[in-house]
Amino acid sequence: MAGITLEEILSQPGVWQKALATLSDDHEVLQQYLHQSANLETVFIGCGTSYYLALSAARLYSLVTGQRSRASAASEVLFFPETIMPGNGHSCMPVMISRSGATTEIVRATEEIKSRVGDIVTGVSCRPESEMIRSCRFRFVIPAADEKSVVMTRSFTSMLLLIQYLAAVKSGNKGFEEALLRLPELGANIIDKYHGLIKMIFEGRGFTTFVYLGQGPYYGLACEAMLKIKEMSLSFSEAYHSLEFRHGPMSMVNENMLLIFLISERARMKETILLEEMKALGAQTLVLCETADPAIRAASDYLIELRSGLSDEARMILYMPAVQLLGYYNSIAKGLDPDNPKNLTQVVILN
Ligand code: F1P
Repeated sequence: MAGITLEEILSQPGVWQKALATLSDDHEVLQQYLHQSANLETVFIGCGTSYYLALSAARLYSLVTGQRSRASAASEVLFFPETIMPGNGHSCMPVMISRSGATTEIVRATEEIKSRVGDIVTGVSCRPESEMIRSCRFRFVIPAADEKSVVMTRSFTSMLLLIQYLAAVKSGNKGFEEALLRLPELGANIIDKYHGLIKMIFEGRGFTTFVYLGQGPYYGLACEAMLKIKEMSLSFSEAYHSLEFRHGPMSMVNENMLLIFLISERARMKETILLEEMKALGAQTLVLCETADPAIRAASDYLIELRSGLSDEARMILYMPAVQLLGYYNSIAKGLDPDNPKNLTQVVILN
């Protein structure tokens, strides 16, 4: 019987479909959010997976709307609030992200921010009755994306899709909004096509280290992919802005390292050169890209082409099922149980 984590990873395209339907029903709250946030800088805030989501969301939101946005870990709001919400904080729209809406730091950060800026906080979650959501004024919730698993997979992609949708509506970019509607079908095709490849990577071999590389909004995806392999398979992993890897970390390259490239069209040329260099140094490489040219093909040990026809900003979540499956199958190959990751609980509650 398939475990719950695998089931949730594979369920993503259907859940994205439901998320898009929920969003188009949220018309009133969406209008209120747009009105309130009109000229404000958006600050996305979360913990763990939800923090990495915030990193990607902030870059994506700036690219699509042309407005300033940033990301912060919720704990930073608790210890250094004036650096996250400078001045009286009234120039910012805080967007709190949490699957559970119950993580201690995010609940406390929401209260801290409200005490500074008043009742204008936005919440993104999977649980409508959670403490965080109940204390937010603008609430965007996708119950269908909630999970039984400790490890966040479909909640990450669905909440990112929700933020992509907010950016689409805020910018009035109809083409971008229409592109998002294609993601469920594209995602299902990619999972069908590449599930076997990911499983096969660990047949007969293992890796000691996994390093994930991406630029711009793809850096947050790289961080989240890094967390998946850690949580599910207790493997050493790192994430970098792609070109940062040359600045020291590449000294660690060897044949037991799997380097995973999340290639964007914008950074593609330079990322391809890096890929070729790292292959020459002996790394094993897994490349995820829109379409591969001969140079990428020659330097990839494993290759996933998304062939979505969508922009860097629209197709982001299509990269995630494969890297989540990578964590899952590495865990299985190591004889671990990805449904019960060591030392972890679904929600981190602090005293
Ligand atoms: C955040 C989080 C998860 C992590 C772990 C504990 O949860 O840090 O990313 O996998 O299970 O919680 P949330 O605030 O999004 O509910």
